[in-house]
Amino acid sequence: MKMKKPLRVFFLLIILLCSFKIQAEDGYELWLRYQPVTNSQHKEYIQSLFTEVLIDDNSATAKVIKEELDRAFLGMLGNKPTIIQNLTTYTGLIIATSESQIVKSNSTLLEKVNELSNEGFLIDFVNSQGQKHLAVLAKKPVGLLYGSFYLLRQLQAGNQIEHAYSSSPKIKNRLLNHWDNLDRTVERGYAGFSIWDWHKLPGYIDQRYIDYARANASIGINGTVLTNVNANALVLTPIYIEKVKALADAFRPYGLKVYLTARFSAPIEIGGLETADPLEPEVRNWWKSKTDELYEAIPDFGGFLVKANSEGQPGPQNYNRTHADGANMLAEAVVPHGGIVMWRAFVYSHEVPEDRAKQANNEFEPLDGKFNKNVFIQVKNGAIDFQPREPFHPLFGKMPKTDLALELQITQEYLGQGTNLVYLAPLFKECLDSRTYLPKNESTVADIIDGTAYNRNNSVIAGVANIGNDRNWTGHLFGQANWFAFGRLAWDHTLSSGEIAKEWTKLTFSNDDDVVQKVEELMLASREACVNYMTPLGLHHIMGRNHHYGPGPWVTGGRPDWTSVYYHKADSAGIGFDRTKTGSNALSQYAPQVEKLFTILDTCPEKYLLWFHHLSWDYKLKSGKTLWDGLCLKYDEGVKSVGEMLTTWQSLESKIDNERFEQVEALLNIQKEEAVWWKNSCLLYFQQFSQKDFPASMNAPTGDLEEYKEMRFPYAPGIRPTWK
Ligand code: BDP
Repeated sequence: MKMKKPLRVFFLLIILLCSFKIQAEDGYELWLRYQPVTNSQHKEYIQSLFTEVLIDDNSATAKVIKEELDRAFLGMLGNKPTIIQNLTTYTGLIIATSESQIVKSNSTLLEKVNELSNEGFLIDFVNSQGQKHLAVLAKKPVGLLYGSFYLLRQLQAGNQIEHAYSSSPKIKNRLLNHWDNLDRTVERGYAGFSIWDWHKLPGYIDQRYIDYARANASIGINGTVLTNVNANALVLTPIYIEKVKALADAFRPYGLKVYLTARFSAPIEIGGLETADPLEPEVRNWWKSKTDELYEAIPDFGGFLVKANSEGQPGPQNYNRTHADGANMLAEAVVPHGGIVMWRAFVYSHEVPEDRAKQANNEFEPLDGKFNKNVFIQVKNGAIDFQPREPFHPLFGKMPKTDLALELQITQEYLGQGTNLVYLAPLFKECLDSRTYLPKNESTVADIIDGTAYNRNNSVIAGVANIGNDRNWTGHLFGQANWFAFGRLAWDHTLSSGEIAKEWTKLTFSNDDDVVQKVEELMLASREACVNYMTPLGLHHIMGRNHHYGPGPWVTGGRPDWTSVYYHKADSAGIGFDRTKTGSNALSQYAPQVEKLFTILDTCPEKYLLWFHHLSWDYKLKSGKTLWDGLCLKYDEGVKSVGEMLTTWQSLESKIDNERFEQVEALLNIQKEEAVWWKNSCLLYFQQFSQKDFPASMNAPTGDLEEYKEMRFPYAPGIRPTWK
């Protein structure tokens, strides 16, 4: 049947329109999208490089590189590169380790490659048979993998390689910490359930595991702790070890090592012993043989992460032993196999009548020098708990004889969880760049973590993962940027937040200048916006009880250190936690220079004001405004910034595919409402104490405080639905 002409035109138009619409994407591909290259010059450049690729290596990792190149070029150019292994005739890119004749026979190259670390890579040009070849070179196959991903990032971002470039990671162990439970719930997870499908393992290797490993390798993450710090001993039983082994085998070619959390009471729970006392020989032997069993299955098993004597977890103190006794017992078990123990410093107790911010130092500083060599003390960025803003943890610099690991949180427990767009690189950088003044005047947290400050040769950085089985991995699409930023900074903490945001945007959305500039702008504004509408001027820990979702400055009763009033101390005289000499004296735990800086009101950065000082509502801020007015205006500014983020995003509608555009838009709308909710409820609450009017220049809070207090969220992630 022939169609009538107007109808034909109509259908043609529809087809045309559809082909102009940017293809919908669901975010699964992360930053590894390999979209068709439209710029003809760039296309030609890539084509010329990849007519023929020589991979002079036979490892499993080399196979992974080949697969990635195939995938990349099929996506970018529509055809696969020709991969060859013939050393005599080659025309395009060379990928080779220092074992290759190509490198061995060239002393300058060999020298350069030898300067790299075991995971580093060099991108350089090699002359052969009168031709100049681009080459990815490394000592080991894993370096080739990192170098190839670097190159693919450049090509996707529209860059050409003009100069030689080499890079080695500044931190040796760059780990994700999954807080995944064996029942597949994820503690503080906002992206669905755990990606580890224990039931189908070891027989079924989900493609997601491979894509997870690829994604991590692409940003240099080389280890993953599979299980929650609130640990379940069952993961150490043979039926689980078999499953863990299957994951480790799948991850190995990607340079990704597997670690587990060790429940301190495991010898009792799964070992049939009567005690878990770390000084009891039978307990020590149990851990040794358990560890041997693990290494038998997984020869490159990374080691253990332990949360002990913290928030109800068992630990050595149950037997009147120290953290060092506990950590060293495990360290002894893993050391013959080259493993490490990451022992967390996140300890505090409400039974101790001491500022929670001081407790980790009180506990760990005296133990400096008492830990075995392969023990890391894993310290959160701040002394309380992953707040939107915290000053750096005072332990950094205070344990010169101990390796310290930095623990950051990628999942946004206190930063808007699954609904808020908050780009975390500025938060991570703020901590890494903080000056500790220890051991030297110019020392920073980063120098302590990467080992340079105290000349240590091993190092660890960990990020609490934000990954779940949501199709786009992280729930909020922009959560991907935080995973990406963590990896990039773990590799090189000197990168700027802006550089990382730009790179992520190009890979995730497009190289269009307008998109890149606007997305970067909104990402860079987002963390400060969040601080402003949640906890400006150094306020902290004033969110809803348990689930930590939304505002709860009124939370009181029960364990004091889990209430908000413990932290903000608002009263008719003022607000803030006095941590100077007149208060808890937590400041004395820092180097004298830091103590002085934060103690003197004139030099204390206002972003930390109420973290360290209890001040009158009339205290004059640097702007000349009173503390009350300044606080109100900060909350207001936070709300306005989210409005601007939304407008910026909306201006990009035509340049971003519908599915991702709409998801982010919907979430930004929710974020805007949540920002208003934070502002209104916090300011109405604090006004009860300040008894002052809202400044005329702001949008005054609306709503009813009692109603805000009555709001309930039985559906908040991570809690059993209750009406409490
Ligand atoms: C807090 C979380 C809690 C974790 C704890 C930890 O609220 O769920 O178990 O930290 O780090 O941030 O151990």
